[in-house]
Amino acid sequence: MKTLPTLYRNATLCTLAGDDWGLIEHGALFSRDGRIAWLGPEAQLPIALAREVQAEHVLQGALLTPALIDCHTHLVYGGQRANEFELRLEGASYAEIARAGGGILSTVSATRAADEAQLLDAAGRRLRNWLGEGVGTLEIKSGYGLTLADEARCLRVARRLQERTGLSIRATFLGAHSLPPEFAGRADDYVNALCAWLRELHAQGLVDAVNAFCESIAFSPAQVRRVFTAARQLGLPVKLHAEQLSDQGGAALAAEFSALSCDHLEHLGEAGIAAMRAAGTVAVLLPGAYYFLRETRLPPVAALRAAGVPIAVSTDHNPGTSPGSSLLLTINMACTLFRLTPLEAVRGVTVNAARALGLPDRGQLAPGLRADLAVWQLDHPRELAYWFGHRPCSRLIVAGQELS
Ligand code: DI6
Ligand code: FE
Repeated sequence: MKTLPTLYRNATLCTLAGDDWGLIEHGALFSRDGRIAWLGPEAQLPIALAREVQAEHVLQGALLTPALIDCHTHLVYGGQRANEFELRLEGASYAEIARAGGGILSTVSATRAADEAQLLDAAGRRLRNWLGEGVGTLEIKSGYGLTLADEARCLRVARRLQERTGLSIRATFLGAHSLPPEFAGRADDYVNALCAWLRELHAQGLVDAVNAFCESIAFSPAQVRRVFTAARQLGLPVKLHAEQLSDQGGAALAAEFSALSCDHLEHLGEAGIAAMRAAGTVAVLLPGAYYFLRETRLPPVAALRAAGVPIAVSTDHNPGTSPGSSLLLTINMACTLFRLTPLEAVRGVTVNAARALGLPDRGQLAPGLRADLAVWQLDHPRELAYWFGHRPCSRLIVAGQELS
């Protein structure tokens, strides 16, 4: 979309372009056609560019960062699971509830019962929380439909949310989320079916990436391998819910397929870390799920850091294990619960989150990248990880278009 040549002036820029915050005081940023054309100290703005400006925003010293990126959500679903929260507080485990037919499958029933307009409406209402927190790109997984038609409906809702809000939305097929009741006892048949659905959904232009839940209560590494092989045949990138409840060797399997990311990772071991490092796979940490499940096993942050595996942070928004809708609270939790530094946590929702989605055109401020920007009433970007329950974002720009 065509956008006016626009100048943002008198800002503190946080570019995240190197290893540090990349702060530029008294900075300016010039965008045209939805891309960043120039940025730097305002006093150095080239005269030729200054002449081109058709819209100007004086930011009065506010902080200008790349728009945030939430690289792992399950935003589209019907119903809610507050009853299971109560059961877990009384001592039932997530896995026990799942085995008893609750868990993901109860959301599958509620999602199947909802029509497309209802799903769109519910997800659209939730999405406003992300818009209000400076999020410009959001990933949404299917996985609560588990039939071809129901998965298609959820993925269409993800596509329509992008049209409706202007946010950049990536749709990920998660047919391998849970075994639906129609296939009880026939997991391998279900994997065959979902691989066929994947081809159909891909042909409809509904899939940007493929994900699976590799776990004793979900799909085995051998089954995930078949799903990933189907994805590779279509040229689609893969991501994995790996080592959340136990070490299944999922991360090493995902790395074999050059996965963009492995997510959760509380039970990740040395072999998985080495494989992810060699493949350049991003570790996506999900402190909201850790918190909400009252998990006690921490992901191996120090080992990931030492190995140089890029770390992203995401809400994992879903009705079962992480019903929160605040990416800012999530990065605060990444610091308090997982001991990330504020810089690591902020890089985790910008540059490394972009990488976890295979989107090298965003997540930093640099010429040529998308003009996906957030303006904050903050003095320093470390405050993004510090306040919680605040809404310091004053404007959100996606591909040069002002939203909100
Ligand atoms: N891991 C998760 O945290 C979510 N899905 C998954 O594979 C949980 C989904 C749910 O409980 O509804
Ligand atoms: Fe998840």
